[in-house]
Amino acid sequence: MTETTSTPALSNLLHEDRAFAPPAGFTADANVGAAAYGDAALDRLDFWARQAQRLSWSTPFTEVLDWSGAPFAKWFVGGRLNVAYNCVDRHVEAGHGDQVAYHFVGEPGDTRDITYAELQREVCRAANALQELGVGAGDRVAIYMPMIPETVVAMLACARIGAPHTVVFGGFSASALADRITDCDARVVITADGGYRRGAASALKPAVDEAVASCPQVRSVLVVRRTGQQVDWSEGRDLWWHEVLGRQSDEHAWETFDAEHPLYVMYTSGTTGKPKGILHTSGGYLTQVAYTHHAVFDLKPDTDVYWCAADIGWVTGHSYIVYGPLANRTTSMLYEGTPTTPHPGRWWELIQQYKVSILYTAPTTIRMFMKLGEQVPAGYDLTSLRLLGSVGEPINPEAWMWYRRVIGGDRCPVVDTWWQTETGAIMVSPLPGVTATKPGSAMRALPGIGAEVVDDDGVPVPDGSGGLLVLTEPWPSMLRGIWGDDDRFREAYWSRFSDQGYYFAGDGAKKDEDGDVWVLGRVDDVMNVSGHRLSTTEIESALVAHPAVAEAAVAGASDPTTGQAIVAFVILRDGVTVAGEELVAELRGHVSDTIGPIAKPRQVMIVPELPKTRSGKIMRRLLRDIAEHRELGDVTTLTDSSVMELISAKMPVTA
Ligand code: 6R9
Repeated sequence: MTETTSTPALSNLLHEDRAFAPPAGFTADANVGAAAYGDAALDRLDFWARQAQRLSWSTPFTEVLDWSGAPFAKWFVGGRLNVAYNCVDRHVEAGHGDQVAYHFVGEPGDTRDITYAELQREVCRAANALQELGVGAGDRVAIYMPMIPETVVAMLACARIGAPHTVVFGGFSASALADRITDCDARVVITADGGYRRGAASALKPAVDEAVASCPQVRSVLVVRRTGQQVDWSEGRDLWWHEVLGRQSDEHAWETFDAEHPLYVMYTSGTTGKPKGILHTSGGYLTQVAYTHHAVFDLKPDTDVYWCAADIGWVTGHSYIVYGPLANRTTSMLYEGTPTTPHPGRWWELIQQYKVSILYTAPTTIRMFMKLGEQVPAGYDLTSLRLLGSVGEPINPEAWMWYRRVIGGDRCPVVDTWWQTETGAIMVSPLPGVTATKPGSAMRALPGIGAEVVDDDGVPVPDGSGGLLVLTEPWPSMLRGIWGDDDRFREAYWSRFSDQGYYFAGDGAKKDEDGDVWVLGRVDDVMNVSGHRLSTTEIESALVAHPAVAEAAVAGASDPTTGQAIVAFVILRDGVTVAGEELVAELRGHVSDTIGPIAKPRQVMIVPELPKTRSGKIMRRLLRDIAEHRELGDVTTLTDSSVMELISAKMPVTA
């Protein structure tokens, strides 16, 4: 395969000049119009006070924001509410008890529709069960579960009784689980015997047994029966979920909690060092996830079928499978398994069957589907879709275009949403009825949000240049701290631009000539080659634009002459038969042609897989270790740690 791509070489995001205005009909019916920007700019705090009216407060707040203890914020001071009531009960009270909250589909094909009324009963039972186990307001509960409805029920039951939850990915190891249980001192763990992944039952309970062995403070382990796998049982400590819930009343009187009552602790996927327990609280968090879900996804509760295809075990699942959608009375999909099990068209089949109208996923998944080929989605009717979203990492223009054309039929706005575990909710994103979107750009700060790209001194860069992404104003769903480590909170996020009082997001970004934001990825993913600042994303985008390449990851390896040199790891598309040497030369030339000779990779490694976290982020740190022939760092957050052996085996000993 030697022909170059037939579309003009626009894949390099620095030269991207395509823009797609929203379809006229979409704009006419959009939840949020262009006026929102001006409205919020006029009085930011009043704007958020009005957004807080999306919720039901049992005691109204008296002050919107208390920033006197910065960087520790208090939003909606004096207000009291119950998060679970807001997500479930009030919709039932308003006559929507029969509306489906989740269409659950298990990987083996079992299905279950859960209405808001059913969800209410289940949450009440679970809340009663937790109270029977002695869990009270403020006590932490760890949740280590597959993607099943009980996970949502467990989270809401915690919220209902004011017990902050910490959900740990089902894919994490026993030691990662133990670290998190210990760090937040959880006394109760909710888990399952196992879940289904890649066509087989995958056990969870053994990892809990192993973790809890080193966490003597854990007194109860509540176990959902999902797969029916054999489990070891510790009498007195282990309890079956169905037995304990089975004896509970399906009514539960909810209490109200302060707006700043802790809702959950989410450990960040962690690139280096000990994971950070990011703390989120109640009123501000729920306000902003509800508002952004309404504004960015244009959610229409009576007609949309919404699918955020993330894992509940990372922040996207918390904000956009559970809290935001439920606060907005959404009908959502909840799918247990891997996207291509039992067949490559599984997702598209579900979209066709359930008439899904909004899909929210990650660039890595989109690229995986690109690799499988467009004939797979072409076999299904995807015309129910009206909006597509992306999150998790910069989306390559090539993947964005594929998503828009092949999945969205060229008719659906694509919203690239930038945010973090720490921000709690979407911060920089197009508004689908307003923004003329550019492939690969998250565009602008949402109404009510202050974002800037600044230089090392904290001065905003002019349009057309790059710098660091900062948030200039506090926002309702901002993290309230790092669990048990106030110093680290100040140091990690607020010390870099302490003079200006800006939050430092840790991402590099560029503002294009129109002032629109292009997030380039973590600053530790920015390379310096012969004094030139190059983003891994730019080079990856160039590689992915080549017809032979399905997916690419780039790392900077130290180099005696150039400071850093670029090492690229690529996965080829199915059916590419060109021999290695020839293709490698072609790919190096292709990057050089697209971006410039400075960006020409020193090496291109053709590999079968890339190391990824469960949230789909490529762990470039590990690729750097390989490129520099170092012993591998911590691999516990990898989906599949055997991937590293496969890649290492491809790396020549001398560079
Ligand atoms: C929601 C989530 C946060 C980091 C963030 C950035 C990257 C997320 C992005 C994006 C470019 C986007 N990121 N969305 N980069 N464009 N639309 O992913 O949270 O797991 O905490 O990761 O992910 O680097 O700083 P989290």
